[in-house]
Amino acid sequence: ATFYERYHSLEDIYYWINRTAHDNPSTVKVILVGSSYEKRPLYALKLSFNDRPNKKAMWTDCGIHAREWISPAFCLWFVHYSLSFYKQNQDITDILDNMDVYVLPVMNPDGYKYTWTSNRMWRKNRSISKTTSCIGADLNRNFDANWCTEGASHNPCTEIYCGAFPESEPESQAVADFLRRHKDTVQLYLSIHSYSQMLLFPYSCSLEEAENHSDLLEMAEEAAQKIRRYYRNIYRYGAGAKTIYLAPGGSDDWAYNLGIKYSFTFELQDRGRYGFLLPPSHISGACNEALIAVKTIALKVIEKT
Ligand code: 0X9
Ligand code: ZN
Repeated sequence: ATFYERYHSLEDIYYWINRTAHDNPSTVKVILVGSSYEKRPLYALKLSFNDRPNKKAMWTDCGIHAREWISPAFCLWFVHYSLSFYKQNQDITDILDNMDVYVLPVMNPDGYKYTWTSNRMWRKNRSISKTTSCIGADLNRNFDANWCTEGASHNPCTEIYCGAFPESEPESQAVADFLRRHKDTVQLYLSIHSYSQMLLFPYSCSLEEAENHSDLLEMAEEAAQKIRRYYRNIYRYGAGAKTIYLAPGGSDDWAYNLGIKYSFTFELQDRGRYGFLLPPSHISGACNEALIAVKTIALKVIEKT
């Protein structure tokens, strides 16, 4: 198996980020987006193949939830594919010619590290509060989108603890700050999770339909269709609240309300056989099918804007 067909420790991923930027000095830059509760850096890569005026951008984050190991693996896969197939594959070339691509491979480094050392099934970050011995907030309940209403919990001992207040966690605040600063260029927001094979879009924090619901539905449908055709795998798709469950405080809904009108959460393989413990032999399949969905959606965004 190649490097990209294995799971990697946090240290390996930091090393990879550095080396990827070093080896591609004209196209890749490392951006320090912020730091985690335990003071680990949140590094994003910026892929930029030209300097067009008014160039737009897309953002992808991976590893909001610590145990979803296929998610950081996808971010690495996506960067590697982009660097390897620019000028080889038409779709990725069109995307990179028209958009800068920001990729944050591990948004929750403290939690990710913890899944490698202590508890493989950890989900939240690792923040500590004086009022409880329970550790961590769910970063995907910590954004300011109907924060801590039905589908999240004020109880720090639950898996869906929303945190003390919106953006109380340094990891969510760092990403929110970055997107606020770049909202005029970022047109597409993507957050990668697992598992259950779904392509979700706003809203998850309410049962309301997004203003461009039919656009989002059409894009998700086309992406799911491609996965079915090319890889014979089934992805469900739809607005989060109606497709999976009501879950407020998510990054996708928050980014959407900020004005990033193409906002998606992908739930990668599988549908429950291995769940979060997806074997390494499944990484290439899971990433290739997610990649075709990313390409389909990014090309549609370029076409529409
Ligand atoms: O519940 C979540 O945060 C996501 N599912 S997961 O199993 N990976 O935890 C779904 C997120 C959908 N979007 C929002 N709830 N905003
Ligand atoms: Zn998740």
